[in-house]
Amino acid sequence: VHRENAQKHIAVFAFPFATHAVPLLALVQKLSESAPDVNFSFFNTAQSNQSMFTKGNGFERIEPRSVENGLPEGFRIGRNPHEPVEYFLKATPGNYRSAVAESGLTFDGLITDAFYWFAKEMAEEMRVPWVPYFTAGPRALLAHVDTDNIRARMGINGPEDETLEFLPGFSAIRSGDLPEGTVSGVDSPFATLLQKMGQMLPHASAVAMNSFEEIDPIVVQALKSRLPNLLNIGPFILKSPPPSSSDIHGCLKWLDQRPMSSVTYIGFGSVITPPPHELKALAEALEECEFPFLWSFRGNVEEMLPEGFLERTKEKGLIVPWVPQLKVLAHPSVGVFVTHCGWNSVNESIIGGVPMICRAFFGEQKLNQRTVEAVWEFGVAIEGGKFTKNGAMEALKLILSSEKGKLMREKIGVLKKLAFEAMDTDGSSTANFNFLVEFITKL
Ligand code: U2F
Repeated sequence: VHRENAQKHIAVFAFPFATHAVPLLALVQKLSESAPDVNFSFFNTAQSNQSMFTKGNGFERIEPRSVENGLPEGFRIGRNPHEPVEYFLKATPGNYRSAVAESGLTFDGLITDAFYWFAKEMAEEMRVPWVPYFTAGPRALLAHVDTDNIRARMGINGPEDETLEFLPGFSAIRSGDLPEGTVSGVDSPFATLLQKMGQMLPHASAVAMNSFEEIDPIVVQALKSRLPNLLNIGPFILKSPPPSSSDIHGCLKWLDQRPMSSVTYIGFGSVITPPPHELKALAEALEECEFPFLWSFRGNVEEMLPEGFLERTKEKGLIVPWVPQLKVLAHPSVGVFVTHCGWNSVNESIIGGVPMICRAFFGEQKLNQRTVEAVWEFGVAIEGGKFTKNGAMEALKLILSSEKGKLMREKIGVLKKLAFEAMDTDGSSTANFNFLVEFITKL
């Protein structure tokens, strides 16, 4: 078939949990703008698609298509945020295979969340290229690609403080910092998924990721030697910022009235709520330190925070269910970010030039935390890994009112500049994005 000038069609497989599908759709939108001859089918659960395909803009050549979510009938979301993920993974890859078959379409390429190692096999059957998109950072990716190597060197469930001298750029990383499933918790379905991903990625046509080359040059170099066409195209949020209308709680105005670098911003991403005793400890620390704070809080504030806290801190603090985080972190009044170290949050903190206090929970968050603290040195892990009143107070004072804190701000400022340069018209991330556009245009 002579395909020149013909419309091409790419199938996209999104992972419908945490902050995965949003950045993938943002990438597809920008690809679609730059490659008008390409149509996209965005395969994802109906729920996740509904939350994203709300406004007509920019979706002309992107068709949302539903895959089964695998939930048993009558399933109600409980306390464990990982439960729906486990059901979903049981239904995968069958749900994607049947959705593709039901669409009756023929595709010219596959772009998928990198978690979907099975897409390599599907792409082979379809005789099309596979481009996975990894939504976290280069260190996590290297740990996944080298999982078999790391296990061969360190064994499984070994001492947590052993460092990974043998892996480029990892001498400050300890076994206990590695993503779950690398050398511990290796029997879970998710660990298997990550291990297989690491094994399959070297066979992709190109691997895109939401990061920039200059962020971690030694690690990026090691990845380039292991993966074909590694394309760091981020921080992609700079190319595709969220709509500016989203400050419904007036956070930015509130920040306008606070002194420079004085505010503690607290937010734990889209999945996690810290346990009640830790929330209380953090609240007590904020109250005692008297630094102003802005808190993106999921759940019932009155029930989960100490009695009377809201009333006592109403002059100092603003607690809301959602903030425009990118803008908040870019606001000059924000002095520190208390974070779970999700990759998007780390990126946004770098873009804002804001040092971090890290309380990692799951996945690759501990690795991000360790990198922030011991490699980039623009943040601290919370003492003992959990919030206590004293630990939180120490960390807040260190960053907001010590010379060390100032130095951290300078250090993150250096990466901030590199991030903006990478996304500039002649930057590395822009060149990588253009490569991807050309790649899909020539399919
Ligand atoms: C998973 O991370 P999360 O979704 O829990 O957290 P982030 O990667 O930090 O992304 C949260 C996003 O939600 C936005 C914020 C980030 O873009 O700006 N947000 C907001 O705008 N307003 C709010 O009040 C609160 C959040 C996973 F848990 C991590 O381990 C992975 O690194 C990550 C990426 O794969 O996905």
